[in-house]
Amino acid sequence: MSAVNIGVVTLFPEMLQPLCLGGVTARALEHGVLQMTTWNPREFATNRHRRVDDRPYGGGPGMVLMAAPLQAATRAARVALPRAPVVHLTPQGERLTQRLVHELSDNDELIFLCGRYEGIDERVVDLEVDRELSIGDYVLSGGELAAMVVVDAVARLLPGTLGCDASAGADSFEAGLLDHPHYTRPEVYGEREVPDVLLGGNHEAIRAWRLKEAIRRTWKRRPDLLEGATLNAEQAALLEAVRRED
Ligand code: 21W
Repeated sequence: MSAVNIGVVTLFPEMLQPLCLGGVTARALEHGVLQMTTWNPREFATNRHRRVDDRPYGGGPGMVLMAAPLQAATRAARVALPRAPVVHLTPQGERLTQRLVHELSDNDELIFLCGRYEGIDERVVDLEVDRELSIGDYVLSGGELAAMVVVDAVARLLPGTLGCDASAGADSFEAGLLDHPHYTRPEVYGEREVPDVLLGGNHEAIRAWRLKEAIRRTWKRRPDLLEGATLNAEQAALLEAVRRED
């Protein structure tokens, strides 16, 4: 993928501004490989008080985003971005993974729909939404931060950004493993030394050490990642060694 045009349907477009202010997303926006437009359902509300929320049928706490202004904003976004899948950010969605980020980055257009309050009227999901995504099992107050997470993860895969270059293949999660530890100057810091192997210049020994430490961390901290991984002979041997050393 060479460039991506993203539309975000949100009641709080100002929440997305940090993406323009710095980091990978700001650089991608400046270089034109990323474009972003927001669509505010409030501006599509036709009732006298521009209301966008109402009480849930069946009762209960909180409010629900009304179908009409949300659908109108979404349809306006779809006119501008006709090839975009519409992605609803919701705690009920499929959990975001790096595999999913790559899948999303295959699109040159994307529309993110951010919920607020208790949620959105389900009929908008039926009529306009192609897929539902969650960024993890914790409770946010709306979909905006989740949309920003996805935009950041997609943007760093674009050409000319950090993630797309040298580090892309070596990335944690791309390889199915956590990353190894990192060190930079000075060689001794608060009596703690950089591991000898990293100072020796033996690139094969360094590669093997890093792989072993990545496997050690993954085994200790995220054994679930190893369940799903298919290890080659070297990796399997290093996992055995790490187990014995524990
Ligand atoms: C949070 C809306 C909770 C509704 C169970 C039954 C988008 C999000 C969001 C939000 C509720 C994402 C309840 C991870 C997130 C988001 C706002 C429902 C009552 N719970 N990924 N009834 N976490 N969150 N609360 O919160 O819009 S993606």
